Amino acid sequence: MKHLLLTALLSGMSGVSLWAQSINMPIIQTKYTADPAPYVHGDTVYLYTTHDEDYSEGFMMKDWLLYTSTDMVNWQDHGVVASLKDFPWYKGDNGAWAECVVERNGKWYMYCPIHGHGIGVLVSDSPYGPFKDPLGHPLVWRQEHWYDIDPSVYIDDDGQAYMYWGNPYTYCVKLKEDMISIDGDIMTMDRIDDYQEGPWFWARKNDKGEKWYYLAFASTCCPEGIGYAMSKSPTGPWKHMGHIMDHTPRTRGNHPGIIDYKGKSYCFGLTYDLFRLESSRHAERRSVSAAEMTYNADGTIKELPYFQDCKLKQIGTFNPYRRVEAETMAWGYGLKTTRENPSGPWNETLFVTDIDDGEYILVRGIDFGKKGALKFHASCSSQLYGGRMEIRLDAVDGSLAGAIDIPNTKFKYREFITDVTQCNGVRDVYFVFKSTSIQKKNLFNFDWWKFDK
Ligand code: FUB
Repeated sequence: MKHLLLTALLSGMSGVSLWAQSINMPIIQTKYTADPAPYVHGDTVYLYTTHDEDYSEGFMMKDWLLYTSTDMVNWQDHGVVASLKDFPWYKGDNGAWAECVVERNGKWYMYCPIHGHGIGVLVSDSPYGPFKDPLGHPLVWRQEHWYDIDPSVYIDDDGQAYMYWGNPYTYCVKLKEDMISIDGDIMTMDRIDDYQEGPWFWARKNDKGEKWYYLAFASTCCPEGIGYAMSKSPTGPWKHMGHIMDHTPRTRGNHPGIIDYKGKSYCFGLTYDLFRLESSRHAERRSVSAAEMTYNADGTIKELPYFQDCKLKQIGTFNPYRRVEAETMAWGYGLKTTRENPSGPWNETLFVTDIDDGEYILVRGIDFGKKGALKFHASCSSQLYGGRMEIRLDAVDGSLAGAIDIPNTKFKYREFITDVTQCNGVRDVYFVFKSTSIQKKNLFNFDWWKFDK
């Protein structure tokens, strides 16, 4: 580790990110993200997050983002799927706090606290949006700054939906089948030991087939860990069961999101680990992290170490023989994603930008098959000198499988094609960006890629 750190310090930004990959770092690197709300539907994890602006000092949060994955390590960015502007009754430009999303009968419901203004709800026909406000007012709002934050919605086996939320008390209310109105009174739970905020509510059967309800939460601030409580009933009483992750000064805030996916269980949370690559001071520039989590036979949860020391292994492999959006990555520190060409036309889809000399995108576990790939296609645009994209295997300085040179395209996207060699079996692929001129920053933009057999 020390050797890697030294290499990192000696070789600048790409070295730092290379070192960071040797530990379990945040799963999203192109933006600061917080408050993970993962939701499994079909074979995909839909990961909704909040968004700390790059310049945030305190909380500066305007919109909600979506990332998807089918293997837990390569995440596709879908950009902003909802924002404060989707709530006509709210006129401010900050306060887009910890959301939660569930699907029911083909409709997707996003529960969004606007800090100090209650919890609103948005509805869409698609997980990707557009989301619309069906109510025109908050779903719950008790005129208090901290009470109505951090909703967690879960639909029980009998079809009854519950919403938990709150700081420093835990509230619960039943939702009607329409998912946009409450059914009965708001219940206040007895104070759960070590509870601070960020409840995450779900149910599961233990090895004996006994059903338990779970409430994970950000444990007392600060620093927050992730605690949990269990109950035999969806509305408590709750028994504090200890930590999923202990309090640690290595982070300050936390916020759990827990799922079962493809036979494993995962705990998402938040850290400041990406910001730590840049600064030791405090600012609310957080990043979503994830770890595999396991249950004991009786349904209690095995405590995890801090995210950096956890494991997150790829499930299955990645198919390269289709159009893949460039903003799909296991690691892309230093890069940005946007729809907006800074000096060119608005783009239909997201693309990767802010590409500087030496930076790279890592896509893990690409399965090229036995015979392998023969050609590589990439859609790129540039407005000045352009640059070079190298396709390297298994390491940022691994064997060179091919390269494309991207000239000035006058902002327009063009498809570049090159022959590739050695692309067979399952390989980690690094798209490494190189300067070919005096221009070292913002070399070009990258929209999508694919390999051909
Ligand atoms: O992200 C804003 C607030 O910080 C959330 O609502 C809390 O859970 C904490 O993560």
